[in-house]
Amino acid sequence: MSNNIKEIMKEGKTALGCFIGIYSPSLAEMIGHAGFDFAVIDNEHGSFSWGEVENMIRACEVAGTTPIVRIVNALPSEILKALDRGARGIHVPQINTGAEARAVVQAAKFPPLGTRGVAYSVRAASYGMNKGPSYLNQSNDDVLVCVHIETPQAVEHVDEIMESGIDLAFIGPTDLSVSAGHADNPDHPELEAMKNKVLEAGRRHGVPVGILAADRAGLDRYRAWGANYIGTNFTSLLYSSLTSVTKQ
Ligand code: 3PY
Repeated sequence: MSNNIKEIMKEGKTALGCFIGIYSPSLAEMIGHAGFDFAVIDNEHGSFSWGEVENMIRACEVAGTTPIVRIVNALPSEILKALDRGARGIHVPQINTGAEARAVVQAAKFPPLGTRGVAYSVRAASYGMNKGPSYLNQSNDDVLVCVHIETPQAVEHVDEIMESGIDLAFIGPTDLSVSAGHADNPDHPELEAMKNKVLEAGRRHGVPVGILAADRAGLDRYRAWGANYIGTNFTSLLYSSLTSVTKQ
């Protein structure tokens, strides 16, 4: 089983997904049935126990959307918990240097590529039905390692981050606008220049670049811009749908 998100990006297409921070396996299934390639179970800003993350992953699988988990920070223990539950990829927020990105890659890979601890009894290893080199190699190939670039410091170090072994660099436009001092103008030219710098670095190093799009217009804009992976947000999509009825 290979990671279809990696395949989509390799083919030069744009993978489309949806962040969800509300615990509901039914909503996760809806994301799949609606046709999203992936769902990001957002445990940075959402509030899930690890058991709930596991149920969200199950629901994504039932509905045919690839389950990715955003963890709260770059701790190896967070990465391990997400991957052992069966996440097919991780989003790691607030990565600012090449060294930080390399540490993420190390924590996500089994030896000899990294330092991820092994237990065959976990869900990711089919509770022991998939063990040994087949599981270890498959997981090392399969897992999508994504780091967020969302500060001016990260943009400054973007080349070393791209060289770290990551599979995807994801621009967090909200954090970037706030950390760069442009909370009042998310389209400020300085922010556009930073996003372009990240995209260009991705192209130079052969690393796909993703970004968050709040709505349909943002999605179209970033697809045309050349994003390889676009995450929308369940809450904003739901509100735009609800208010299209109430605010006539
Ligand atoms: C941001 O926009 O800052 C993100 O982290 C994406 O959710």
